[in-house]
Amino acid sequence: MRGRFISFEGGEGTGKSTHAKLLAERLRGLALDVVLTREPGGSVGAEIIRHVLLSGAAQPFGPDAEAILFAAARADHVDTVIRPALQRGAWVLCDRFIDSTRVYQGVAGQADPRIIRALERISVGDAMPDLTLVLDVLPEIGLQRAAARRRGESADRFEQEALDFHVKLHNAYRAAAEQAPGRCVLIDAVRPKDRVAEEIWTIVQQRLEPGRARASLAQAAS
Ligand code: T5A
Repeated sequence: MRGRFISFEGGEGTGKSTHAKLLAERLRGLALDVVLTREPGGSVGAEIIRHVLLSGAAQPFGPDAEAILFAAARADHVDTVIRPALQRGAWVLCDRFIDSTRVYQGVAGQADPRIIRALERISVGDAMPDLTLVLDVLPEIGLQRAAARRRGESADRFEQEALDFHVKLHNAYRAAAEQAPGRCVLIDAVRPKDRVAEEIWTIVQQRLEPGRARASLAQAAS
C-alpha cells in the first residue's frame, strides 16, 4: 500500500517546522512509520545544493537558475527518500515542497512558468503530496518570528528580501491554496501553537484517516 505524503507550506516563520514535528509525534503515537524531512535538502545530495542556494551563491544567475537548482535537489530527495518511503507505506511529512518553487521562484521571482512546469514533471513525477497544509501568517509577523528564532544569526538568501517580496509570497500562497482545494488547506497560523496543531490534526484525520491506515497495517501483519 502506498503511504501518505503531507507537505507544509507558507512564508518565512509561519510555523512549518514546528507543526511538521508536532504532527510527526502524533502519527508516531499511532505506531505509524513516519519520515520527517525538509526542502531544500532531506537527502545527502540535496543538502549540498541547499547550502549553495541559501548562501545566496546562485542568486546572481537569476530565478530560472535557482529554480533549476531547487529541482535538482528535489529530484535527489524524491528518488532517494520520498518515493522509497511511500512505497514501503510510510507517512512522509515534508517541510516545503513544489509550492515553494511555484511561489518563491515562479510568482515572486517571476521565473518562466514553462521552466517551472517542466522541472516539476522531471523532479516529482507522480510523487505529489496527498495533502498540503498552507500556514497563513502576515509577513510582518512571520519575519519577526523567524528573526527571533535565529537569535542573532544572519538571515538567509530569501529572508533578506524586501517586505514587498514577502507580501507577494503571502498573496501567492493564498491563491495557490484557493486554486487547489482538493490538495491544499489554508490554516490561520497566527493563533497559538496548540490551537493550530489541533486544527491540523483534525484535517489530517478527516482527509487521510491515519487510524484506519494503522488498522489496515495491523490486519495485514496478523
Ligand atoms: N525555498 C525553498 C525556495 O525559494 N524555493 C523552494 O523550492 C524551496 C523548497 C528555506 C528557504 O528556501 C526557500 C524558502 C526559504 O526561504 P529554511 O531555512 O528551510 O529556508 O527556512 P523556512 O522553510 O523558511 O522555515 P523557517 O524556519 O523560516 O520557518 P518555519 O519553519 O515556517 O517556522 P518555525 O516552525 O521554525 O517557527 C518559527 C518561530 O516561530 C515560533 C516557533 O517556535 C519558532 O520560534 N512559532 C510560533 N510562535 C507563536 N505562535 C505560533 N503559532 C507559532 N508557531 C511557530
